[in-house]
Amino acid sequence: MSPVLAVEAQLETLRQRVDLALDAALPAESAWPQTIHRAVRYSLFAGGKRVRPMLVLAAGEAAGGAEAELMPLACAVEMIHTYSLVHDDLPAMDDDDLRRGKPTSHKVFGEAIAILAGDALLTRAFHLMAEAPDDCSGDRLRRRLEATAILGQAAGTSGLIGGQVMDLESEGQDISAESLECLHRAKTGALLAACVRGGAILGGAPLPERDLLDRYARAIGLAFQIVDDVLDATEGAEQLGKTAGKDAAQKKATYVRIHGLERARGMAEALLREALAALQPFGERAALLARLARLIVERHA
Ligand code: GRG
Repeated sequence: MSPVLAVEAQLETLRQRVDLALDAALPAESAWPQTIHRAVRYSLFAGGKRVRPMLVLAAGEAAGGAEAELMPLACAVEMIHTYSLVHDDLPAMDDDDLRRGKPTSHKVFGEAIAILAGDALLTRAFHLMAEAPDDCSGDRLRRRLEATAILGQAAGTSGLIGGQVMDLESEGQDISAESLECLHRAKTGALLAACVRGGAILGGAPLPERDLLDRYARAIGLAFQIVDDVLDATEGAEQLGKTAGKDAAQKKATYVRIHGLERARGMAEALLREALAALQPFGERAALLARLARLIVERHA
């Protein structure tokens, strides 16, 4: 098998293991109250790419960590990411009918249950991180706490929520390139960076390695959103699994609007080179992280 195919097979195995762990971390659809569990599972298993959990596992593996130590964070970030999509699609926010190729949560379950499904995912994420096994003590427990704090900060008002507020407030406005970068780094980059930082910490990476992984994380975090802007302008709804061309219709601040399509593409490629350069000292240990960076920048959905 070629090295690229071997890495692809490894990523596919990780994706399946994440899905099994997510399934095990949630109440069954038949558990009381059934509606909320149906809604939570509907969005969580709607076909997301699982980029964030794979970043946690790949960063942890590059640092030499064991999967069992990393999986709670991998599941928690996917729960938080899914909650943010469910809430972002609500009529009060982006008012979208399609997500991950399916009708959005509020279209299927109504607005109240969609809000609660997002709340339930966010709550379960931190509950899961707090469910440390009895033998988790000393350094292991400290690392778990540190990763939880990183996750909380990334999901909070200086990260995901702050970025979303800035996004809402800048609709229809002309914002500077610097403000747009700040918005993207908060709304999308913070959670992606937390995956890599958290994985590195749980895997026990020493400080110099954490700094390198941080450089990688910042680069791919911003690249992810630039590519998202490019895809919104260039791909159709069928390919994206969500409404296409919405950024332009809503006069959203995007890299394409501010810098133009070609420069935006060039910026994403430069960030990919920056991310790969940061991984250089890890050699083969960072093969999964390198592949994920390429998948993020070269993706079509
Ligand atoms: C509601 C607090 C709150 C935040 C919402 C995530 C977000 C902030 C808004 C979603 C709008 C958007 C399209 C952001 C671009 C980046 C992004 C999160 C894309 C979707 O992530 P993927 O491509 O999706 O990883 P899948 O479905 O594959 O998991």
